[in-house]
Amino acid sequence: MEELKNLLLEKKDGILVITINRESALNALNEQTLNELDQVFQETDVDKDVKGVIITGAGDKAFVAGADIKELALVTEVNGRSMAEKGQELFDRIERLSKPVIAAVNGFALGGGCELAMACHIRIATSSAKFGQPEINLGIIPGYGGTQRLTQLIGKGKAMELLMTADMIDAAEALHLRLVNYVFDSKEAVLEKAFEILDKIKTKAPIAIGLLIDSVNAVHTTGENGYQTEANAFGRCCGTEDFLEGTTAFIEKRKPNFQGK
Ligand code: CO8
Repeated sequence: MEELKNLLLEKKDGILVITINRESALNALNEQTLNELDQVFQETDVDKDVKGVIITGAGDKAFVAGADIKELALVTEVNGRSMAEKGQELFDRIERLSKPVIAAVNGFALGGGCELAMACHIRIATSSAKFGQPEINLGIIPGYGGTQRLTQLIGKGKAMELLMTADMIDAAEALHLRLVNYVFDSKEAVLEKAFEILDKIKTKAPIAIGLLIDSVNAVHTTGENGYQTEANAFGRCCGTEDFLEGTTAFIEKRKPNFQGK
C-alpha cells in the first residue's frame, strides 16, 4: 500500500476504521483523498481479515465538508463530467463493498460529504452533525450520486426541497427523515454503536452478507441512468459563469451574485 497522507487507518478485531484527516479544511475531499479512499476500499474488499468498515472524519467539527472547493473551482465543462464519474465510481465501490460499511458522521456532512455518508450502508451521527447538499449555492449540482441516493433514502419531495434550497438539516431531522439510523451525543458513543453493529454482523456468514448487500443494492439498479444524467448535468454546470461566480464567492468569503449564464 502506498503511503497515505490524508487517511488514518486503524484495525481492531477485524473492523477497519478509516479517518479522513484534513481537519484544517474540514476534511474536504481533494483528489489525493479520493485516490487514497479508492486504494483503501479496493484493498479492503479482498482483505479477508477485514469484516467491516467504519468511516469518520478527524476532529469534532466535520465528517466531510464536501469536495475541496479550491480544487473544484478549477474544474471545467470538459473535465467536470469525468471528474463526477470518477467520484461516482469510488462511491459505487463503497456501496457495493462485500462487507458492511458504516459512516460515523461526527459533524458537517455536506455536498460530497453527505454523498459519501449516503454511499455507506448505515449512518450513525453525533447530535451536532449537519447534513446538506449545498452545491446549488456554488452554481452546480451534486456530482457524486447525491441526486440519486438522497432521493432513494428520504424520498423525492424532501430530496427536491433540500437539493434546491441547499438547506442544512440537523441530526434530529436526519433521524426523522431516516437519513441516519441512530443519533448519539458523543463521537465515542457513535463509534461504540458502530462497533456493536459490526461485531454482530461479523459473526454472520460472509458470503451471504456480500450477497445480501448486492441484493439490497439491486433495488436501485433502474436508477443507473440517473447517475449518468447527474454526471452529464454536473459537467454542464461546470461550463457556466455562475459556477465560476459561486466558487469564487466561497473562496473570497462573500455571497455569490448569480446571473443565469
Ligand atoms: N473545500 C475546501 N475548503 C473548505 C471546504 C470545502 N468544501 N469547507 C470548508 N473549508 C475550509 C474553509 O475554506 C476554511 O479554510 P481557511 O481557514 O483556510 O479559510 C476552513 O475549512 C474552515 O471553514 P470555515 O471557516 O468556512 O468554517 P465555518 O465554521 O465558518 O463554516 C461550513 C463551516 C458551513 C461547513 C463552511 O465551511 C462551508 O460552507 N463549507 C463548504 C460546504 C460546501 O459547499 N460543500 C459542498 C462542496 S461542492 C461538492 O461537494 C460537490 C461534490 C461533487 C463534485 C463532483 C466532481 C468534481
